[in-house]
Amino acid sequence: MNGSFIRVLLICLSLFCLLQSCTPTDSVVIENAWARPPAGSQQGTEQHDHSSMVNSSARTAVYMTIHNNGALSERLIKITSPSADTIEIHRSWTDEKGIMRMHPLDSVEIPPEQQFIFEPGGYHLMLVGVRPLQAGDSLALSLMFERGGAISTSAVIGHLDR
Ligand SMILES: [Cu+2]
Repeated sequence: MNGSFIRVLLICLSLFCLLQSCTPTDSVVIENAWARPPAGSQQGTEQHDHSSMVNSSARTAVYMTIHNNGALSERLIKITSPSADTIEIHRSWTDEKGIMRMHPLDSVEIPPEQQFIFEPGGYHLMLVGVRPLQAGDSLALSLMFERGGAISTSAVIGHLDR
């Protein structure tokens, strides 16, 4: 991954943040949504997967920050995307042997005036059956909140191992 690619990606992410901040009245704001290029498909960077078929098990993880600017607790209860068959909320953890594991969660709660961070090694959205996507593409997501209803956002495809 070269530096100019990362710079372009950061610029895209900053623009995305600016767009997001144009809606200050929303009590829930989603920032910095990004995803890795799907694994199990031939999309991606230097890896060459010899399968030319769209693999129904292609998967990726989406990361983001959800701000709850409201006075009441919010709960993320469901996520859908036209680009994925199924989406689960997962939490990664490392077991006593140092093996990375993850388990699904029904929902996550975001207390009032707090943020909830999905990041590598922690919480993520697990997308399975992902359509082919390349770095720089955006992946549309609809996040359903218990109080606020559905919020649309998009995740930029790229590598940002922060
Ligand atoms: Cu997962």
